[in-house]
Parts: sequence; C-alpha cells; structure tokens
Amino acid sequence: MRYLLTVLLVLVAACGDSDVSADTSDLPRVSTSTTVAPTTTSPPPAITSTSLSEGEADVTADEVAPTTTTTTVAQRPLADIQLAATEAGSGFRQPVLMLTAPADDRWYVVDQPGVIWLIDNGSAEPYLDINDLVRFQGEQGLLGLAFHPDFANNGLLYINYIDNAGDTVVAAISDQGESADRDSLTEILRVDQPAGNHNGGMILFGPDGNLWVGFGDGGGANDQFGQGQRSDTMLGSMIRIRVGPGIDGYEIPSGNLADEVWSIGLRNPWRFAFDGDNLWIADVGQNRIEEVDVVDWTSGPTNFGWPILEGSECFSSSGCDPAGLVLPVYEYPHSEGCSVTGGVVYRGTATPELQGNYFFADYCTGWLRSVDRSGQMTEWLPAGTLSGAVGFGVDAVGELYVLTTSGVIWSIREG
Ligand SMILES: [Ca+2]
Ligand SMILES: [Ca+2]
Repeated sequence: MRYLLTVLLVLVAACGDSDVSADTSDLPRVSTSTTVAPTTTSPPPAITSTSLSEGEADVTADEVAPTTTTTTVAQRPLADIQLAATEAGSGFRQPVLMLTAPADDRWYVVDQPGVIWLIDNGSAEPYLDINDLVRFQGEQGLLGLAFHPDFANNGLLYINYIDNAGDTVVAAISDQGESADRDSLTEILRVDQPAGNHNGGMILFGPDGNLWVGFGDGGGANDQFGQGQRSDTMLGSMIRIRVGPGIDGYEIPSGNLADEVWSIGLRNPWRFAFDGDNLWIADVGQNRIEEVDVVDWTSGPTNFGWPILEGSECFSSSGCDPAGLVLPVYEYPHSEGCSVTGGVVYRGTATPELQGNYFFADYCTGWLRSVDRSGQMTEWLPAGTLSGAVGFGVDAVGELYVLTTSGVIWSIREG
C-alpha cells in the first residue's frame, strides 16, 4: 500500500496538482556522484613500449607491422585489486536490472513489482508503471527490459513480465522521452507458465541484432513438466527472434535449433549476457550445484544439459551420457550458495584489469565473484556483503552495479 500511495502521489504531483505534495522521502534516492564517470583515470603504474628484440632488429621497416609498436599497460594481478560496494541508490522495492539506453547516460531501473524508474540528475521518476498488469509474487513480476539497437530512431523498448494470468509476456512499447507510452504496449510473445517459478526473465538484443529471451523449465522441481530437453517448446530454452522495425510481431531468424528456440537444456537462466562472440548464462541449479556457462554463440545452437546434468554432474540417473552437452565454465556447490545471480562481463575503464571477466553473485550468501573465459574464478566480496543480490547493472561507461532485495543499488568500484 505504501508503495502504491507513493506512486499515486508521484503521478498526481507530476500532473501539477499542487494540493498534494509527494512524500519524496519515500522515493528511491540515487547518489548523483556515482553516475558521473571519472574524467581521468589514475595513471597506470607502468607503461611499457614493446620493442623489437635484438634478433629481430634487422627487419626492414616495411616488415614491421604497426602492432609491434603499440604500447601495452602493465596490468596488476587481480589479487592486487580490491573492490568495494558503496550505496549508489536506495528506496527501490525490488530492483532487478539497471541499464542505460543507447546514447543516453541516464539509468533505467527495473523494479520487479512493475515499475521502470528513470534516474536523472539524482532523482527517480516512474518511466513506466504497469503494476496493474504484472503479478508480483516470488519469482514473478516485471523481470526484463531491453532497448532496441535502433532505439534512437524507432524509440522501441521491450519488456518481459509475468502477467496476472501467470504467463510470460514479451511486449514492445514506444518511448516518449521522459516516459514510455503505456498505451502503445503491444504483446509480441506470450508463453504459458505452468508454475510460478523458473520464469527466466532476461531479454537482450544480441550482437546479431536479434532479441534473445531466456526461459526456465516451467518451474516446480526436477523438470517436472519435461521441458528441459524439448526443442518444440520455448520453456527450458534460449530463444531468438527478429523484432521490428514496427512495434508488431517478429520473424524467426535462420540458424535456430527449431522455430524460436535457439538452444535447449536450461533450468532457469535468470540472467545472461553477451560479450562479443561469447554468450554467458548463469543457470540456477536445483539442490546441489549452481553454474555459469559460456559458449561462442556464432557456432550455433547448443544443449546446456538440464535435466540430464545439474552443473557437470548427472542429475536424475547415475552414469548419464554428457556427450554433446555444454559443461559449465564454472560451478559451485550449495555449501557456497543457493542461487546464482548472473551479471555481466566487465568492459569499463576504471579498472582495466577486470575487462573480460564475467561477474556474478549468489542470492543467498551475497558474495561477488568473477570468472574468465578459461574458468579462473576470483572472489571479490565475501559472503554477507551483497545479501539478496538479485540483479546487476551497468552504467553508460561500463561500470558495474549490484541490486539487492533491500532495494539498494550498490556501486562496485576499487576501494
Ligand atoms: Ca514458471
Ligand atoms: Ca547446464
């Protein structure tokens, strides 16, 4: 109720009714200082000009490729870098995603009850409120947001939510500057969800320009609906569709496994991320193992193993055959957590050494870890630091944030 009242007050205030003043103390608060990218970065500890070794000194100028004269920054070992979490915003209900639109450094924060907040100059205003269309309960709610790659021209954004019937809806909406045009909301995809959990929820435009959507296995436990290994249903799958240029409908791109389905074998890919040719998926495990997967998506569809495997171990039968199944690049047992929260590959500049590392957290224990493409794991923040970590954010300059069920946006920086 308090939340509804707050939203109503904000809406009324936005309409210019001076008789009602918004209780701004209830509004999400955002520290503006953290939204500003550092204009300069600390000088690197050393810059080394690569030089030709003596044995190569007699090559002619024509034979010297330009790359042999580039400079490289001496990088610190990851073990020498300390990260800290500082509060960058608070007062959200249950923020699950933070991102920016193309060519726009303002933050968009997805709040699971059904609101997208637009953060501008330290103030949060509702950009879209579909609370009445969304079932917010447990893993259900407003779960994903993606801006069309051509957003600057077509103003289209896409959301993923669980509606009042409990189904997944992917819908397109038109931007109108300071808010989204709610009346333009157009469903482009609807998938029946047989249970309330394992809904996936992430949507992202891939480097191929297609819209990728992650679906869990329908929920319950033990893949009880038998969705994990099916390619004729979207549940348990990563799907890939071609949306736009208009707000209606989609086409199926070539190269999928079957129809919309790009890959199968996922249990609950709550969050996934692209980094060039790499597709990183954090797939939530059942009772034993949490996993992070990474594949070269340009190599075509794959099978991520569920429910034949949980992590790299046989799930339902001993002696299962893992041939042809993607094994995790990193996994951890439930002695270390309970539910992996996938993040992003760091591509910021504040700490160049982190580039290429995929960050993720655990919802229950609240540590922050990263893993590189080779599977090397680094723990950055210990258990208890980010309890209730449900999502990640990235700002316009690629710096990292973690969102927790306490309604806080944590900035992750060197401390
Ligand atoms: Ca479900
Ligand atoms: Ca798997």
